Amino acid sequence: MKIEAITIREIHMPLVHFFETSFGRAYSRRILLLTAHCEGIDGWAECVASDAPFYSSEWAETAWPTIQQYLAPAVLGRTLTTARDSAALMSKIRGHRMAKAAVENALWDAEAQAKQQPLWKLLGGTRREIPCGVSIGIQDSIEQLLDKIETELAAGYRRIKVKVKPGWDVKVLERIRAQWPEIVLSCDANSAYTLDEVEHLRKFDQFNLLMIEQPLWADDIYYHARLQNELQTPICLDESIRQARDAAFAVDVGACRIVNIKVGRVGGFTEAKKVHDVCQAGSIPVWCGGMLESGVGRAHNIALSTLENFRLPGDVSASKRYWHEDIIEPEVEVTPEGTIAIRDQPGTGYRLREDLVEKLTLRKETVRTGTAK
Ligand code: OSB
Ligand code: MG
Repeated sequence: MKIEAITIREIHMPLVHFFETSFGRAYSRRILLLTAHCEGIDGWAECVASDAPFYSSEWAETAWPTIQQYLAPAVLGRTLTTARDSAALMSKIRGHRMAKAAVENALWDAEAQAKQQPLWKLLGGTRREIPCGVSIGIQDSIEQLLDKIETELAAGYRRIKVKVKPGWDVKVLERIRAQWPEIVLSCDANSAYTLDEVEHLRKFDQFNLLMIEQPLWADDIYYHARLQNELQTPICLDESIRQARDAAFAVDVGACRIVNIKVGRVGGFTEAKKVHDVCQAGSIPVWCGGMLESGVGRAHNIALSTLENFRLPGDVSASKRYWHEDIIEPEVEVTPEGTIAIRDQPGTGYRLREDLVEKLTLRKETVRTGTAK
């Protein structure tokens, strides 16, 4: 598989409903898409870096030049037997995992197409359907949140996750539990608390939550272990797990009982598989996180979720929850039982709507061998 050129493009898509976390509210997404042109085959991937450097230091404006000036030139002109080999070619570039993941994952897509195999099989997956949950942002009122939860439960979703922060937590969880004592419920703090708030966080134990996601600092593992000792509720790490070594550390010190895997956050499918394996060996179940992806990233999340240790419902849900019109065909749909059926066509099993992508494109650039430093 010879990598002849790489196209980076930016598209803009308005969200059906705003999404608010402990670091702010988003009404739309700037999304970078990447195409790896390999001997007549185009592999596609999404760079999940956000519009702003809040979830992580990477964002759309850092990913673009990093791919254009360093990551694309590192792989361009090379002939690879497997997409997996691309990770080593990019390893001298420090950090920028979401940018790296976009390059690597586009090559996995190209490899799957070249081998006429479904991507999920190439990744080593086994599941034929995956269980789905939803992540619901902070709303203008608790009533609005309860309405949203009702809609998602009626649609069949198997786990409700709500975003929390100081001032939008215990009261909110109380109201949810009063209305639905039995549903599978979790919360995500996106690092909104500190270890001084242990007494407050202990109040979460009364709600029988499946987990509390990333309560403390985005770069911390050790203090999460201290906190996990004080809580009954399982901690799930998201931001803190950037590579398999972090997962091994977290398992060793007991910093969490569950791990959220985002393929962009860990730098690509190769590292995501390693995180999966480390967690499996440590008897820690994982689930697939989301970054408000378009259909391209969503299809990759679905493929990854077929691996065996993805034992809990992920934040992988239907296209229509995010977009008026998704850029893939068919759109991702969820069954009334709250699952996504795995497709068997080569590649992701979803067709890219290239005409729509062109229409949404704000800028694009193709990098070829010898055109960049
Ligand atoms: O922490 O999981 C998170 C979205 C953007 C950034 C971080 C997170 C999220 C979500 C949304 O929770 C998951 C999704 O529905 O894609
Ligand atoms: Mg999270």
